[in-house]
Amino acid sequence: MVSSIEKIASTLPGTPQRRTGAFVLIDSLVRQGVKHIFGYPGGAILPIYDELYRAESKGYLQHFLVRHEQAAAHAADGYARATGKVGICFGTSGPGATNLVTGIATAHMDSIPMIIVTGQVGRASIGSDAFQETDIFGITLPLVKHSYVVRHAKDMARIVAEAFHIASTGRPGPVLIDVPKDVGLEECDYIPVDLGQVRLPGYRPTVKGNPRQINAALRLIEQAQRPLLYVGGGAISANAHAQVKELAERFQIPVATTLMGIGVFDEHHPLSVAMLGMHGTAYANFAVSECDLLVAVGARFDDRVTGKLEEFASHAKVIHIDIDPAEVGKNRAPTVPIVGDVCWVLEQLLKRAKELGLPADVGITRSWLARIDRWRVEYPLVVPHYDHSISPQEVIAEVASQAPNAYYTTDVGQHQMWAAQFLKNGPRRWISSGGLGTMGYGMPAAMGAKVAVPDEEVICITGDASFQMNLQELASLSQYRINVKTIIINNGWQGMVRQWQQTFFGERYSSSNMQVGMPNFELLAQAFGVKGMTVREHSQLSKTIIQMLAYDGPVLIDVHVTKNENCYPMVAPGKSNAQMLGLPKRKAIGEPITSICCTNCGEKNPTTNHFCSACGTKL
Ligand SMILES: Cc1ncc(C[n+]2csc(CCOP(=O)(O)OP(=O)(O)O)c2C)c(N)n1
Ligand SMILES: [Mg+2]
Repeated sequence: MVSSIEKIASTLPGTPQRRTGAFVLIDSLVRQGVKHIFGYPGGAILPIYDELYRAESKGYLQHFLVRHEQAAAHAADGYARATGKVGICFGTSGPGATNLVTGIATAHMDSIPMIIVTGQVGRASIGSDAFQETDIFGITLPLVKHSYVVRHAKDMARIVAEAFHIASTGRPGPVLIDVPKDVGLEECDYIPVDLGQVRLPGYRPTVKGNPRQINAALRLIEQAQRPLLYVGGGAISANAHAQVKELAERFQIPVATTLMGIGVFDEHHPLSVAMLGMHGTAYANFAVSECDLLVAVGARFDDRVTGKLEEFASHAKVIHIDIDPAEVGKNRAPTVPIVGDVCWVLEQLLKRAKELGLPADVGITRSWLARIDRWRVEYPLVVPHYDHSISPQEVIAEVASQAPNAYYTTDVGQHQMWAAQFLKNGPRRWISSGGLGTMGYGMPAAMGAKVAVPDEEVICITGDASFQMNLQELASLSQYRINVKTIIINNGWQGMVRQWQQTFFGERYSSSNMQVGMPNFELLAQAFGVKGMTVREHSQLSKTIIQMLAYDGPVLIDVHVTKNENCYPMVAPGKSNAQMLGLPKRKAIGEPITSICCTNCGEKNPTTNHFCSACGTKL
């Protein structure tokens, strides 16, 4: 692919050229470094697709035709999550635009940088109920970070530059650009606009946190006896994983992440307590219930994390670090609020600790870590093994062991939560719809991620119900030979709905069984030209995953699993995080524990402990 921007506009050395709005749009995207667009054409966006055709045929960028606009938005979103770059999707007016809405809302809830370009009816027809007219600007107002209707072609270059700036700075988010058909065709004097020229006096995200607040935060960390880091997706957007690690290690603070924060901190690290919240680990939820200092980093105290808000970290002072002032104090009033870029603030915090020359053991609380270690041993996450059926957790544990460094996307339901519990991957390698919980997200997001990081393994963990919401994208995978591996955890149910109906609705399984009408997924894949495989027995699981990973092309595996497995632990809605359902006891799973003697006091500790549970000495 031609990467040079000059070629597309070699005739533009500072003097305006007469160009159409559509040309300006495509040229501006190329100038911003866009290489890939996901979309679907239609009448109102045809002028733009015509320019796209030219740009594509010159090799400046590549367009991926999806089979449903929702998938274009999810693919752009997966592209953005995998890389941090702005994802781009296109759709036409009317139904094309409304089909994008779920994808826009998904990106908005998870703060994903994205630009959505929609065609619109001609300016003279706007407001007349013209064919395929919808007010997509109005429809998406609560779902975007910002939006534009381009009134004149001469505004296009400025708007595109602004859209990139807004989507990718501060708290990232989706930006909509609605382009009336005749604006695409209208000529204007075009001079390219780059990011440095963007002037938005009303939009200046605070990057640098207040130094006094940073000092105050440091004092709280020094004094805390039971500190806990609570890290969310904001730390991923800010690429702050190195800073999170340094802070955790410097003060020996255990780290819990939200669903969106998965990957920011290595879950194999002794300080990791993994995910907290509704289906988080018991040790993360106990830790948050007992901590005396909660350091919230790029997290928003979402209800799926807090459970009963009044009882969430109720003994704790709170330091809340976030780029978005609207999040600070929204659900929980912090003791020390710090508005700023998470990466910048954590760096300053560490720098300040060095400047103050704090002794190395300041803030290190061994008995707290030992206590967490005990919870870790007593209440582990469990992978069940049954003689006659494969458990869903086994599938995820198996693929995680075979492809530990892959980029994983998920759909929504039990499989998503098990994937969150058992995959332990790195930053940006966990791609899942957190805030909106959008079924149908997984495969198109994987498609976008694979286009973004073609040399990496990209695996979608989906459910039998979720997969059926966007299965048409098998055609896009097939057309472009996008090497995505999809694993259906097939329990024949909308498993998460079944679990709630069993637990909270008297086992009345209203419309949640998927068995009747279930397609043969292997044949379905083959019908699209995608390799399909089915697994029904333990003996086939490992080797089928080996085959899948070895195959050079898209693959779909349908794994039939235990039908009635429930996802635990579970914090029931409205309950405190310390009250979890389905807590496994170590004895129940018969895990053998070999012990290690403390050199200081002789106490016998489980080998999984990092500190002595009696005296806190490092083991
Ligand atoms: C678009 C959409 N519709 C409905 C829901 C509500 N919902 C959440 S999980 C779920 C069931 C998912 O079933 P499946 O994909 O098979 O996953 P499982 O829970 O069985 O692992 C449903 C219906 C949703 N999250 N998204
Ligand atoms: Mg299911």
